[in-house]
This record gives sequence, C-alpha cells and structure tokens, in this order.
Amino acid sequence: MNKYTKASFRALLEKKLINKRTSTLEDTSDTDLFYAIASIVKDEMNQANVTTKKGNIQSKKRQINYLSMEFLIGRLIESNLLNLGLMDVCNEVLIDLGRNPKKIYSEENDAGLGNGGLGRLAACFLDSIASLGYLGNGFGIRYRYGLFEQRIIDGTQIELPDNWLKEVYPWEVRKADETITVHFGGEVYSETMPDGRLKFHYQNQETVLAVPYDVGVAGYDNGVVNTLRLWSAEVPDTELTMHPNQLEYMQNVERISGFLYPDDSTEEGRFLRLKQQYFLVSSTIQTLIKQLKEKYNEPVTKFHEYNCIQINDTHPTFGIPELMRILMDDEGLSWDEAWAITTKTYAYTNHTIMQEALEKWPVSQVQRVNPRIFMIINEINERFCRDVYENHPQYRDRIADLAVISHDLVHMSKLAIVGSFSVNGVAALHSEIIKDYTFNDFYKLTPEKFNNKTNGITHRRWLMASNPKLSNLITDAIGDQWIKSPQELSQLMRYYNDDAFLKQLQEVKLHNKKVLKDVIYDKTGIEVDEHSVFDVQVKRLHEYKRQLLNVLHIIYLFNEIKRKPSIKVQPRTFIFGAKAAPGYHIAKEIIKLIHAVAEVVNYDKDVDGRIKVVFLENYNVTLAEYIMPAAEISEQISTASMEASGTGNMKMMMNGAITLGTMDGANVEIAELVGKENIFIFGLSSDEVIHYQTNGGYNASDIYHTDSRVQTSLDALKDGQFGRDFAFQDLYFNILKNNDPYFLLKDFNSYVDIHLTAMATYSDEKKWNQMSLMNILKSGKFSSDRTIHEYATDIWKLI
Ligand code: 26Q
Repeated sequence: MNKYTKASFRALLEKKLINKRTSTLEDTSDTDLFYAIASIVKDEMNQANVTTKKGNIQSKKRQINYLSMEFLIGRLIESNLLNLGLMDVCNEVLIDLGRNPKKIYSEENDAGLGNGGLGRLAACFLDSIASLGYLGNGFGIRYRYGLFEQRIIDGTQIELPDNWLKEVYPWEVRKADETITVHFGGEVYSETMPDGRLKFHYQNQETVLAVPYDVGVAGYDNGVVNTLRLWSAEVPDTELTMHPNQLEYMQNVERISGFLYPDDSTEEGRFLRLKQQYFLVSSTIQTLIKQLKEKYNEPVTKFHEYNCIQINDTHPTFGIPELMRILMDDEGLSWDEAWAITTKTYAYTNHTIMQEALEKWPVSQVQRVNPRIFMIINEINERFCRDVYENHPQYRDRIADLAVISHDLVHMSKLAIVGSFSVNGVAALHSEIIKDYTFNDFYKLTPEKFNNKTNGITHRRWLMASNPKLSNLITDAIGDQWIKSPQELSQLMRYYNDDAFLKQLQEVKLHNKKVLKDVIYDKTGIEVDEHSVFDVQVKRLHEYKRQLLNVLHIIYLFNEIKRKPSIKVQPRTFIFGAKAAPGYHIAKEIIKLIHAVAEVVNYDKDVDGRIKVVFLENYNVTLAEYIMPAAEISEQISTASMEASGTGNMKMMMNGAITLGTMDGANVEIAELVGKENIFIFGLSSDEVIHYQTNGGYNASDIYHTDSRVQTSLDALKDGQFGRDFAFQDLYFNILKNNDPYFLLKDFNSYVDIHLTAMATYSDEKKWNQMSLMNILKSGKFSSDRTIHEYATDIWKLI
C-alpha cells in the first residue's frame, strides 16, 4: 500500500520542511521534523477521507454514529503511519538522517480527551470501525484542556492544566462553514395551530456556535479514512455586538468546551457538565439531520434507516429528547412518528453498576439547560409509566422504580433504556449483573433489548505499534494473517513446546523491560532490576479497584523481610500508575501511601533492592505504550462485581503478562480462555460479594481482631511505620468504620497466597514462558475488531 520509496519520501519531507517549517533537512529540529511528517501523513489522510465520504453517500448504507463525551486517542502519528503503511519507510528515512524516530514522534502531545477506560474504548472502536471498513464516525468535544496533568510533589498529587493545544494540532481540520447553532435556556411558549397541533416558540435563549474540527481516522491497509468530529464552542458575532458585557459573555460561552470533567462520582453534578452534554448531542443530531436532507436527499422519516446512534454510557442521553424535539418542532412530525424513529435509532452502552456512578440530574438543572428538552423528557416519562400501568399490570407496583423522573431527579440510565432499542454491558459477567440486578425491572419488561458486547482493544496500537519486537516474532512464526484476523494468534499453539521460541519470547520481554527500566529511571531516578518480576497495576485510582490491597500486600512482604531478613523472596518491582479525581480524598491518600511505602522499602538495608516500588506520574496512553509490553504480572484486583470489564487486563494479556486477579469483569473471560492453570485467580466471587452486600456486609472488625497478618499490615497505616505518626489514619479508619465496603480484609489472605503461588511459578522459566505464550495466543478474542464486528452485526445492522 505504501506508494513511497525511501528517496521519494525523503524528497517530500524536504519539501514539507521548507514549505511548512522554513527549515531544511540538514539543520532541522525534532519539532520541525514531526510537523513535516505529520503534514505528509495528513495529506494522505485528507485524500482518502474525501474518497471515503463520497463512497459513503453513494453506497446509501446505514452509518453508525458513535457519541461519546470522551475520546482518549493519545498520540496519532504512529498509529496513522502504521495504518497507512508508511511506518517502515518513514522510520528508515529518519534513521538514514541520523535521527531517532521515537524521539521525533514523541514531539506530539497526547490528546487526553478522556478519563480512562470509557474514553480509550471509544478510541479503539474508531480504529476498528475504520479498519473493518465500516461506515462510522465519532462525535465528541474538542476540550481546550484535556484531563489534568498529574505531578507528584512530596508524594502528593498536584493537578496542572493539560494544555494539549498550545502548539498547532496537526491532525484537525477546522470546518467553520459547517458550524451549527445550539440553544440553551430561555423560556418556551406554545401556540395552537389551525390543525390543532401545538407549535413551540422559544425566547431569551443563549445562542452558542458549535464549530466542528474533524480528525481523520485511518483504517489499516484499506484506504478508508473515517472522521472524528470534535465540537468547539464559540460566540456568534451577532450576539457579541448585542452584549454589553462582551468579555464575560464570550468567556461563558467558550467555557462550554473549556475542559474535560474528571470522573468523580462523589461530586455533585455540575451545571457546566450538563451543558457540555447537551452541546455535544444538539450539534451532532442537527448535523445528521442536515446530512440526511442535503447529502442523501432523503426525508427525515428515514433517519433511522440511515443512522444508528450508539451512546457511550449515559453522558449523551439528551440526544434522545433532542432528536424528538427536532423531528417534532422543526420537522412537524407527530409524537408517535418521532418516537418510532428515535427508538429505532438509539443504542446504549452501560459501563458501571455502581449506584453512585449512575447519572442523575436535578430536574431544575435540566430545565435550565433547555426547558423544551425537559418537557420532552417529562412526556417520555409520563407515556412510559402509563404504558406500564395499562399494558403490564403485573409491574404496576414497580412503576416508582421504573420512572425516568423520581425524587426530583432525572435518571439518565432509565431515560437511555426507555429511548433505546439496545442496552449492552461490556463483559459477559457485567451484562448478567445488569439484567439480574441493576436494571432487572427493565429487563423483565423488555428482555429483547439487553445484550452483551465484551470490550476489546485495538491490537494495531497495543501490539503492533507498541511492541514491534513481539509482533515480528509472531509474524516470523505464523505469518502475518493475525494482523487482519487476530484470532489467528491461536496458531502460536504450535510453539507451545518449542524451547527456542519460548526463549525468544522471554528475550523480547526482557528487552521491553529494559526499555521501561530506562523510562522509570528518567522519570523517577529509581533504578530497578530488569531481572525482577515486573508487577503492574495501572488504571484510574478508585477504591473499588483496590490499589490499597496491593499496597497492604507490599507492606506485608516488607514486614516479613524485616522479621527475617534472610527469607527467600523473588525480587519484584511493583509498578503503579494512577490519576485520582481532584476531589477524591481517599484516592489521593492512597497515592501518598504508595509514595511513603516506596520511600521506605526502596532504600531499606534488609530489603537490599529485592523489592522496589515505583509510582509513574501522569499515567496516560503514551506511558501505557511503554508499560504494557514490559508487564509480567497484570494486577486486576477489583472487588468482584464492581469492574464492568477492564481493558488494561486485555492489553497486558496480549503482551504476554499473566493476570493476577479476581473473577470480575473481563477477567472471567480471560480465565475461561486461558484456563485456570494460566491465570492467578483469588478472592470472593461476584455472587459472594453481592450476597454480603444484600445482607449488610461481613464483619470486618472480626477479621481485623482475629487475623494477625491482616492486623499488622493495616496497623502500619496508623502507627507511623511509613512516615509521620498517624499519617494514614484516614485510610485506616475508612476501612474499619465503614465495615470495609470493598472487601480488602476479606480478600487479603487469598491475595497473599496467590502471590506466593505466582512467584513459585515464576521460578520455573519454561512454565512461565508457556503461560505467557498461552495468554498471547488466546488474546485474539480481545481485539476490538471482534467487538466491533459484533456491534455492527447485532446492533447497528450495518451489513
Ligand atoms: C460523569 C458525570 C460527571 C463527570 C464525570 C462523569 C464520568 C466520566 C467518565 C463518569 C464515568 C466516566 C468513565 C467511566 C469509565 O471509564 N468506565 C470504565 O469503562 C471501561 C470501558 O467499558 C470499563 O472497562 C471499565 O470497567 C469501566 O470502569
């Protein structure tokens, strides 16, 4: 597919350097080179994007519109080069020039437009949609500032603004001519028309421009370039001149796409976040309607024939009433006509079962965002409740729980379920929990809506681009079919007893560990042993993810060594990476604790370097690309039932790490695939956790008082073993006073034991390499290509 020779690529680069950067090959900077290469790549993408769009309109096929408040796309230079087939030629030219390709690519800022799993999932999905040649585009917000940049000062997390746009963002095209107007607030009044219908008028609304910035999404080796459209809020000129307080007005408007909110389930819903949500859906739906009429020349009554809208969690749920509003108020359809179209358009993905994380917004705030939208939600609720009452009398006593609006709150998940034809969870276990518990009432009412789509990750970024050594080893062994059909990784089974191959696998891991070792040294000054086990827990900091359990185990190990310094322990490096939401006190205390423990353990004479604890600050997509290939133990230790899926578990598995985890989320499916012998499972099952929860929990203080291992480790938090006296008493009391809602103490012993098993296994090199191979060769299922194929056939009906 690559149309360039080294010479022609070099010539083009030379030209770009002059034209775009007023620079020349001989004396150019890394920055200039990066922008010149990006410009070549973007030209290619723009060309293919035009062809793709033309083809789409002619094909008259249904398209999927993926709506998400987050797209955590990270850097694009390498994945674009890879997908366009330009990676090799570009690397070779740079090396010929005496430059280091990695260093040049690292000039690009991460686009951190997401919090974590949900946002990264959206990015992997776009890659797969394009790579499978489906017609589909993403819609999100072009936040001026992405998720905060994390700095650690004296063990404390400090949040800095993520000014990712401070230089030019090379991948976007501003499309001012496709600007949309979005209206907020004001008052609604209605007028009865001669035919008896109500016509709605609005006054005193705030008018905001939504200006699209398009980012190309290249498919792998197929000439497809889809679009990720990111909306930016701007002030209309006309409004600006009318406003006495121009500056303040402008700032208020531009604030709408100002920054990404951190995922903070404990914080009160903020009004601006709600405005962002409406801003995304209103601009997107208006565009889709326009596209249908102007590009496809079709009436709005065919909206659902041409469009499917997948909403990434409940954040874009206002899209449901917004489509209703446009179809009725602007297009003159009746309620029933509009409702039929809307409910054939929307599909909703749920990513959490934790009650406190399910979105609920005060009625008054929804009214303030847009009063007409609230009227429609209200009507949806009334009609839905009436329908249950009249047509499902056996559920009459459940209506209070089913209602979309109750206790003066709009329940976004209920609105999403009522307005969608599909509701899916993100791993098999999670989808069952949704049906049996979280949304059981809705499941009984409409079982046909509920389905599972186990998450996936793009193997192009998470294996090919980030772990080229492993990719090449695989291709040398089984050919390159796995690249387009990742399930073909199973062919590696042929090498299960091949000592030479297993050795090579081990060497690749060692190489990747050395690369990470250097990164760790550069970032922290800590020197780690590449021959120690790299034990990794990288993910957002949340109590349910139980980073604290990991730390308590490290404390336990440390105390064992202190008790008997000659004890034999497998050398280990515990690697953490995690951002805590700025207002999440306990999460920030856990970060402090990790640092305090590291400070003691890393320099202890008795430990003598056998255990190291490393916290890598500012965990993001780029850092993950160094960590995943080097991981040996993948810590996936959430309280069973609480992690919807997890996707870091898949990334590490695909790179040959062994999962050490609970039977939660997609770990269950990993265990099923690789077999119990190739994974380290511990702890309560989700049934047991749910059983305890529904019966008031277990008795945490009993365990604390009777189990000395538990007590000693926990006491370390309050007795000043790590730093100042009483330094971590908040963590200590948080467990005991709340009766350990995340079951840390209950699972502690089984966690300690599974680590012992894992380390005993590690000493058998061949066995470990075989386990690692088994994980790689079974990981094809977790390519997002498989996930997207399932969405496309079962939900979106694209083929
Ligand atoms: C909501 C309202 C106000 C402010 C922020 C939010 C908000 C933002 C982001 C709430 C939640 C999120 C992100 C959730 C998330 O990432 N969930 C993860 O999704 C992954 C992909 O499905 C799963 O693998 C993880 O298990 C799940 O935790």
